[in-house]
Amino acid sequence: MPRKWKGKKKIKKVGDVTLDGGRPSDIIIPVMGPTGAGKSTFINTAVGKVVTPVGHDLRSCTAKIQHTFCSYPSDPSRRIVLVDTPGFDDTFVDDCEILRRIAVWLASSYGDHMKVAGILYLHDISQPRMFGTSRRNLDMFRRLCGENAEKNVILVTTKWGVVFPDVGERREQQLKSSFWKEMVAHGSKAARFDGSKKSAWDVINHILAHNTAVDAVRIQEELVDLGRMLPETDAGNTLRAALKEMADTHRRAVEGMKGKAGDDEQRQRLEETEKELRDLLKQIRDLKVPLGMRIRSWFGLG
Ligand SMILES: Nc1nc2c(ncn2[C@@H]2O[C@H](COP(=O)(O)OP(=O)(O)OP(=O)(O)O)[C@@H](O)[C@H]2O)c(=O)[nH]1
Ligand SMILES: [Mg+2]
Repeated sequence: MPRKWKGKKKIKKVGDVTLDGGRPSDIIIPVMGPTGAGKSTFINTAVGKVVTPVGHDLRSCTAKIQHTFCSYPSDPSRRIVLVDTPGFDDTFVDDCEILRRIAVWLASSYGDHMKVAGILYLHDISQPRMFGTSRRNLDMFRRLCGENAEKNVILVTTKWGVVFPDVGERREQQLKSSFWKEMVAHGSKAARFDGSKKSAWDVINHILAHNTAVDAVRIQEELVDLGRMLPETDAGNTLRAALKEMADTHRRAVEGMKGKAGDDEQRQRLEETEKELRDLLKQIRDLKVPLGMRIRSWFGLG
């Protein structure tokens, strides 16, 4: 049984979306994955109307968490809650803020005794490679979710209509044998979304058929049961390491550019990279574990 989330006030900000008025019988299904994977499209298709906006350019579209209720097909008295989440991507809202928003939603509902039934992790099959962002998203997702909850994860490939079937099948096999291998070994299932409403419900039914909800996804356990702060969680640590790596790359690029910044274009590129570096360093500072917190955990009080 989850405890009340005592750390809520320290993390939650005005304007954060949480599942107020949720019921313990609600079937909560977060939909996660990189920007542009088709999370909002999936939810709109399942519900049969536009409940969450879809993006049409390269920038990430969903910035806030947005949940939508629909009824459970075999028992209309129960509700399914599809939770649209932003992907980790540095084009619009910084990654720290995205992690915070997702963490607040998940920990609040868990603190109010609502369990996650399963998680859909979407992946765009038309992508020829696992680019940096896709890998980072998968990494963050796994840290946030935790190994124990991976049996309740459905790995959903999208955009099958824009790839040749044999190319898509080959990519799907590669995912299963490499990037998704451990998750599949831990019980995650792969499914395809072909863009139709029926297909969306076939995917959701994988979760409904599973029957046992997740006791706690890792970040819920860390924030609520263990009383950790966001920077101390597995996802927080992973994000900090990724940001440090990006900051190092930017620092090297700035140093390289400084000697050559002669014309306007070069100067502008240098300024942009310096600004990105400052943003990254700010995010790293936001994710720093305060000394008091570190001392508490050294003494086993955290
Ligand atoms: N062909 C095809 N296009 C799709 C599919 N799913 C999404 N798209 C397109 O992909 C783009 C991004 O879709 P979204 O649903 O906004 O993706 P998202 O994962 O919600 O993205 P963020 O909110 O930015 O994290 C849009 O142009 C969609 O029309 C699909 O299954 N097939
Ligand atoms: Mg979206």
